[in-house]
Amino acid sequence: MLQILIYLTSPPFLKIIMKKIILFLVTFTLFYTNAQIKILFDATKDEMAGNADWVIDADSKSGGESNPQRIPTPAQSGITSSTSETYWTGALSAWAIDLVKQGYYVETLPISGKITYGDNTNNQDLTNYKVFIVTEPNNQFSATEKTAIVNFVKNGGGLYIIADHNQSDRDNDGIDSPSVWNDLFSTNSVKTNPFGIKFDLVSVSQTTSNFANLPTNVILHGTAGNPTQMQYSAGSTMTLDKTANSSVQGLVYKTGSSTTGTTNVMFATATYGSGKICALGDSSVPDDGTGDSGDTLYDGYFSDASGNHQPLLINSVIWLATASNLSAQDILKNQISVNIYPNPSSDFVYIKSENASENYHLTLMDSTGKVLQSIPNSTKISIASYPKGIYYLLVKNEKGFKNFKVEKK
Ligand SMILES: [Ca+2]
Ligand SMILES: [Ca+2]
Ligand SMILES: [Ca+2]
Ligand SMILES: [Ca+2]
Repeated sequence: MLQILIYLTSPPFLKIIMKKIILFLVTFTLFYTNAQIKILFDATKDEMAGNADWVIDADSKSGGESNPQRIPTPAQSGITSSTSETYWTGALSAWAIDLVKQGYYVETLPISGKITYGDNTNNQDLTNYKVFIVTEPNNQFSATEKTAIVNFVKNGGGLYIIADHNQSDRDNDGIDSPSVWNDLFSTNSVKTNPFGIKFDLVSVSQTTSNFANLPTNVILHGTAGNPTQMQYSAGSTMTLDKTANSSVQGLVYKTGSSTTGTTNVMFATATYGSGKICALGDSSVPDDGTGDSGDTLYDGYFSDASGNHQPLLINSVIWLATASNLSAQDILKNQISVNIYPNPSSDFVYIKSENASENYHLTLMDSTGKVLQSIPNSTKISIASYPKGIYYLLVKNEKGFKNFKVEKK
């Protein structure tokens, strides 16, 4: 008995207890930082008008159009790798279900919802979400909404900007989606032309394989694959303004245009503040062909461009959802069991895994998400040449991936 008492108060035993407490705290912290990343799909701007049905799930109709509710049904917790896009009812259901399969949590901002940023009386305030997807808004954003959206990006949010062709005013209120977006870009209280993008008022139909040569770009070479084709079925191209935003970049261009130029852009990205945007000018790209039975829909998601839209759309949301100043540590659901050390570090960061023989594809990004290094088959990366500060490291292999915040000291 005395021996037990001596043991319980001995340094080795206390060390074990301390280890257990630390392990508990680490597990506890991981549990909280591992909260799912939320993605919000807008439905407040008549995205269901006419033959549009840009919703992830609608259980009811209103005025002959889909009336999507906040939470899609059946529950997303029931989605497995084999769940079909018809699990939900909307022409964006395929995209949303694929995002759930990637570990994200998706919601709709319903018709009655409010676009706000920093309004704690709104339980769907944009501060609750990492990515905001707005597919062909058919009504102008109010001044307050424009301020909210630009501030959301500035403070670390990811905005998906999708328009349609010129003269696509499906609800006949006098404005179509290219002009709705151009109005937000040119007239908002935060910054004029914050993303360096303007939609051309045109209607372009073509399949292009004129992609920018960016071997380390995680949208063109990402988790969901390497898209090489894109199809516009009556869409608006974009013109970029690198003076307004030096980070703006074309990834996909019209056939025959320079892939380093600023005109005839079909897919663009930019960073602004600590957030990011993706922009494309055709709502046919994410259309999965099934939704409101009263609409004529086409399968652009799986079928057009030889199936290349699916990886393009998934990779781009993953890019929007990762590596920004907003989240302390972006860890996705299908994470692999790896860790990094030392952190902070002044030179090398090493990958530690249970399986010592495994190698990883390592992508180092700065705090704006700009890729600094992309190294295949490695278990270490040097950060020696970069200034002090916060960086993001994406560690991935065929089993999944994990994101880390790395501090250079
Ligand atoms: Ca409709
Ligand atoms: Ca449903
Ligand atoms: Ca309209
Ligand atoms: Ca569908």
